[in-house]
Amino acid sequence: MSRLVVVSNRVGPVRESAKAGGLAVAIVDALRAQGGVWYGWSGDVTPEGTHGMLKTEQAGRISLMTLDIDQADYEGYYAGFSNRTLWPIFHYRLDLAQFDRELEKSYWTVNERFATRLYPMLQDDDVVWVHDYHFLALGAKLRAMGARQPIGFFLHIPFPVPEIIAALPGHAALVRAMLAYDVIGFQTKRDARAFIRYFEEEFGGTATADGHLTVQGRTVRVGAFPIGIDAETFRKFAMSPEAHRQGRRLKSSSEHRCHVIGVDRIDYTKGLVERFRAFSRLLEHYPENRGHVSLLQVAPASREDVDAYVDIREELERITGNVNGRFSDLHWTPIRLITRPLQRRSLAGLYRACQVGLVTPLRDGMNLVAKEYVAAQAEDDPGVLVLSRFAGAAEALDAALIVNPYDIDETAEAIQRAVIMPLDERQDRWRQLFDKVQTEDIRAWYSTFLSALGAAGHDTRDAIPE
Ligand code: ADQ
Repeated sequence: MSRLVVVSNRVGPVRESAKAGGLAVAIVDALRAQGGVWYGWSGDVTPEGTHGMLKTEQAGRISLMTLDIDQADYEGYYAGFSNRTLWPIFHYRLDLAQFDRELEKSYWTVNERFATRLYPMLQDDDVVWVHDYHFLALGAKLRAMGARQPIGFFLHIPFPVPEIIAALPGHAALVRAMLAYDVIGFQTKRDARAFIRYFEEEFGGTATADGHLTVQGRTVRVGAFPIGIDAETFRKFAMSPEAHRQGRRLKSSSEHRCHVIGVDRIDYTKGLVERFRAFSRLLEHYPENRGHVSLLQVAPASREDVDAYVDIREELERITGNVNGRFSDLHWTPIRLITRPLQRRSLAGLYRACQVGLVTPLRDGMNLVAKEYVAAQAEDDPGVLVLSRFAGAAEALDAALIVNPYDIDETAEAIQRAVIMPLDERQDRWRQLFDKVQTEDIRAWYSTFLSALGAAGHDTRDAIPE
């Protein structure tokens, strides 16, 4: 079996993968199965002008290899082009995107540096799998150095329609660089179609119905590989003593009440402000919920070096204050906002204790919270998932109550419908949802991707456009 080399911005954790999010779990699982290397940024930033050594660490059959980046790279490549340019554009937020040639240059330089350090370590029969928007150009840099191995790429965030991506200065070079990959995977069919359309419209590319895209003599495989969760393990978490304890604590803090839960990193893509407004609208339009229904929002801070993230947090605190000031009584607080990370088991317990799961991003590659909420529910008394049509998860989870998160009234009505939904309808919808979560799980995700990569043609690698 070939050695697997995974490249992603963040590497690990390997041992505490139970605490980490889905991606780390998936990568560890895939690497354990066939042995391999996990390569990326160490998470450490060195003073400007110093580029750290390659650090290696062995964890069973997995070799972890990481590089530091210096302060200038951190600001240009990571906080800059990745998080201030690509992240907003790929989530359709041109209004928040920052364009700057210096940031772009730093991005290409860091992609090249990571490729340069990786290339000599590659063995002839390795299979390389690159992840996410931080490394769009890494494959092209490896190819330019002479790499002939199969190299696949998976994008965890949405790929926007061509009209949006065309607003990115330098888009042609960047998106064309992706043709160095043999398989290019997206979360949804919609994203895969947008990528193909980009090449059809900008470069006269053509595609077959089964996703073989040909551009100027180079053919690559493009497809949807929806990421999932480890449904069985998460379900066990939800039934663990720790989860029970957490659920009991929540319930005893507010007897006979219905809880609505949201769990998201604080990010403008997650639709948190709209969600809080919809919850407030629920209390206005359906006053019978006052004193009875509360929203528990778990929202750890992220990327606080980007202004837009700090603004969102302040806005959420402001709305929480307003809504609570307006509606609270002695025994009931409408919105509770928790901004610290929780253990996976505690989180699972909270999902299970809450009758409504509110997942309403304005745009999201997949959204694993939607799947975790479903997996955590009790079969005999499941909660209801309210899901944004703009989350990749909505493509498969269509038995949820699907909403347009920009429509505050519609979202408020969906929460109301969820709160009063009869048991048989809840069970019926949950069974359909859980079936999808179980079949499109984390193992299905990486094994279908890796088998597509194993089967990918490589006879057009000499025609990769510059
Ligand atoms: P994210 O934008 O981070 O991921 P998401 O898919 O929802 O979004 O995953 C978040 C993970 O963090 C979940 O597993 C969740 O349980 C966990 N989490 C959130 N808040 C937490 C808290 N307070 N404590 C502990 N854990 C918490 C990106 C893309 C998504 C895509 C994933 C995977 O933006 O669209 O689904 O990658 O491909």
